[in-house]
Amino acid sequence: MEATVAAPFSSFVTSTQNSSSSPCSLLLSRKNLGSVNLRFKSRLSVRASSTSDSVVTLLDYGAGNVRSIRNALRHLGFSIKDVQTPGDILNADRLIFPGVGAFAPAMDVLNKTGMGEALCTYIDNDRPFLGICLGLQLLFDSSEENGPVKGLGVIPGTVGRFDSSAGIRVPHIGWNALQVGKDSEILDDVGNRHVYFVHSYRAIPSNENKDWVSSTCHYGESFISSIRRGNVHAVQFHPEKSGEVGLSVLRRFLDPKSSSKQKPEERKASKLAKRVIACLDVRTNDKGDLVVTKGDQYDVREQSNENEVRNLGKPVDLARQYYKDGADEISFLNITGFRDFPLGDLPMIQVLRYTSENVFVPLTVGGGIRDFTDATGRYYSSLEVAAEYFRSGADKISIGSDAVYAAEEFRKSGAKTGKSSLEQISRVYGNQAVVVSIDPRRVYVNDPDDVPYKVIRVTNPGPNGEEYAWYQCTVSGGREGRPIGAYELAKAVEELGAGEILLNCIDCDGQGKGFDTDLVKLISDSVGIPVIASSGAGTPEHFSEVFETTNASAALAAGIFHRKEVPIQSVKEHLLEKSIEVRM
Ligand code: 1PR
Repeated sequence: MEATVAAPFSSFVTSTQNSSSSPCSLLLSRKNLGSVNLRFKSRLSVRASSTSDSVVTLLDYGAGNVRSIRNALRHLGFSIKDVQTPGDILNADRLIFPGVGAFAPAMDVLNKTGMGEALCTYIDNDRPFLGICLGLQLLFDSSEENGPVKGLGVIPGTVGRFDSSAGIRVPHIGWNALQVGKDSEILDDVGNRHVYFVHSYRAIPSNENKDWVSSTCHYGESFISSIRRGNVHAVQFHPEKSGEVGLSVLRRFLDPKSSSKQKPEERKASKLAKRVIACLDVRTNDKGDLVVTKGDQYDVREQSNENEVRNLGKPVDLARQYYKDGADEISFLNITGFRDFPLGDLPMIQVLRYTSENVFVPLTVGGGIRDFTDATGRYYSSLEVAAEYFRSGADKISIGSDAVYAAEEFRKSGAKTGKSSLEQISRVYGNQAVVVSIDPRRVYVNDPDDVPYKVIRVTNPGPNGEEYAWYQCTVSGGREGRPIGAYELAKAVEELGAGEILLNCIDCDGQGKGFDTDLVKLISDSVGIPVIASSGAGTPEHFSEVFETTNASAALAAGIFHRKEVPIQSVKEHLLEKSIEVRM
């Protein structure tokens, strides 16, 4: 094992470093002066050879959740050595850089710690490297995110934002297809299957960077989904969240000799797939056990004399089962989080930790994300609550009640305070990590002018023949109606930084009669972020109906999966028959 250089990152920061210059351009200019990598040369020369084949070095600069990649690496039989110093980068046998967070703060850390320069040296020496997501973007000359900001300058080009005026939803969230160009090696087992993306910024292929590009993906335009030159690889998608296909990408990088002799199974991935999401409403039952429950119009208690909380299984077991069954994403909603402090609810944190150990699709967790003062007077910010969820394995957090209050405030004052949980978490972790869960209830009216909210003509008239309705938002698990409609809320939370909307409907929840397509159409036509249709799925046909009649990006169900009435695969096969693209 190589000697560990114990000095902190800061001791590597020198006055020659300039955050406005890319570390690689500094490296090249020194090269031109004939004094190549003086600072790190000694470490390169003392590189030890005893590092085990099963160790992979991970560059985690502490900006967010890298638990998923850690879990995937362990699952593949590798142990992880964390980078403590730039020397650890230079001494790595193989290095993974799962960039998380935003471009500017990431570059700031790389510049200040000297890790950026070490990365450039490592890549320049054609050492085995895999960048993931932001870990790909940082290799480019610059980014428009929080910028322009200079990148490492390894690959020519600027990272820019997807253009939503081209009619696409931004962020680009979901399973999309790759067009693999040159011999990419690590993508050899992907075949024609979907991989999982979640990002708002992308790099575009050009003449200048064409030697690097190993695959592209189409989303409104063609963007770079992976690069490869020699031993240097980077991918825009998340292999650690792309199920078995993603694990094959990691396996190929970690052990190039592992090449499977089998031809990858051919599937027909060609574009962004519609997602099928399994949702687990979780709460503690009267015996104190954490259980998956399911309500009828949000009432989760049995109609028996005991009136106990309906128990449909254990959260970790069910999540694992749904992963195996082909769920594209799994959501946990801590449905009593509005009254119980979630960090006091350690079992929920444990559920995430255990689930993320071997479930390699995105995990969302919601319930109780807000500022909180506990019984001892200790104050927790919503950011701390979210951070704990991310650290425990969540890829996205979902905010319910607190987003309603923030939207009401925003509509009243017309000003963003920047202080709501939604704004703060979105700013720190990016809007792609923040879902707003809406719990609306249909309110019929006779005339569109009866209420100061968006009213629509409904397909099925109300009990007294009313032809119109608005959708009133609620908080505290549907217990309290608020003076704001789902339309107004959706528009407001998009502005405040939501990256996706989980659109429930209390009237349809647990009824098995289909999604409220009037509501889903209203919201998915009004915002530019992805909308997940939820509540009411009873048959595979309900999924095709919601995708054919609305612009929903995903459809979520709970009861039919928990009660094993309809397997996830049947839903997907039905969607394929209807020519709706899904991940298989
Ligand atoms: O307000 O930030 O603490 O978040 C609370 C979260 O818990 C919200 O996302 C809210 O939707 C959820 N929640 C609260 N109470 C309930 C309840 O059921 N009593 N569940 C609840 C919401 C609705 C869906 C359900 C679909 C699909 N559950 O998630 O899974 O309706 O069901 P179906 O396919 O069986 O029809 P905060």
